[in-house]
Amino acid sequence: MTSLKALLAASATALLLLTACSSPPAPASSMDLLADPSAAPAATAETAAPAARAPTVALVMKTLTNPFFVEMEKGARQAEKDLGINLIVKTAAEETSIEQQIEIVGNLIDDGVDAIVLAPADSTGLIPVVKRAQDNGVVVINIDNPLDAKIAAQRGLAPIPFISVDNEQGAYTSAKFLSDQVSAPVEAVILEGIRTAQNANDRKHGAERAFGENALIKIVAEETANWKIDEAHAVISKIFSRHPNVKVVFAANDMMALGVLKYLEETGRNDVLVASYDALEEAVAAVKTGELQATVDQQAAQQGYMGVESALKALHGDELPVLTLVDTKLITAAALK
Ligand code: ALL
Repeated sequence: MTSLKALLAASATALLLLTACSSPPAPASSMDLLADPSAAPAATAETAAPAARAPTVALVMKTLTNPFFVEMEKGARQAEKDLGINLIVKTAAEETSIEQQIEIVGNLIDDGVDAIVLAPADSTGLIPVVKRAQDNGVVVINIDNPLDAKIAAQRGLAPIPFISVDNEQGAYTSAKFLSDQVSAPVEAVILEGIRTAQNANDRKHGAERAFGENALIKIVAEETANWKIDEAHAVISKIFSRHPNVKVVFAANDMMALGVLKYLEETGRNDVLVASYDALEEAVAAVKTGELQATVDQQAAQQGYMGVESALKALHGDELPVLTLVDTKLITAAALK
């Protein structure tokens, strides 16, 4: 797990570097939107009609402290190349920086972007600013974690196309891989993501369903570690001090699982089955060594690509499906052979 330690140590530096790389100044074209069209020089015979302006699409994610979003950006950048749009990528500082994410969206509306592809940190908190985006004619595409459709409708938002995976089912397959290995009574733990995020709740329910199918499994703790590696390390150490016989842990994302694996390594425990979600490089490596039993590839890059592609389609006036599901794949040692 030396690379995990390196990951923890490097996270602050990586955050700065990645944030710097990923938030280029707004391209000139987005500024064009702010210009008064009447001030544009009249076309002459020589200049004829100006070439159509490439639309500016902003991808707003949670935080680059989680490599999941680095992957998502790669897909969006590929779409930028393929489709000839201007892409702006913005992230907040931390998984829990919900206010900052709201502010980022607000600023993008004020800057006059054409479309926003949003992976919201919270399923309700972003709704008012998304309403403001729609009121200002900005196309919004929701990826990854859904905005609460009921509350959005109550607040008068137009339906927002959503692209993601079936989180309940994905988490079920991951936790099921653990529960299928249990043949004697055991205690189990579920580490949850941010509780105001719908995908976190869906994964929790999927894991509960899988554990519930094996009568030998008793869930002794379900706690949030807010998707974070350090918080998961702290939370699991407290849980193990209360329940030293825990033998099964499902973490709703890989970052939290990596925090759990670090704790297990430090305490010399090699009798605990752990599974999680995201298929980060570090997690896949841990699946290969057997430290992690399973993770779920939810195609972050594909979600990023499709988000940008859908934004462009919507700008062209195409009607989009309200829900597009991307496939998930269970990653186990056997699947990696
Ligand atoms: C979710 C994603 C990932 C990720 C988490 C952390 O929305 O689907 O599983 O690890 O956000 O922000």
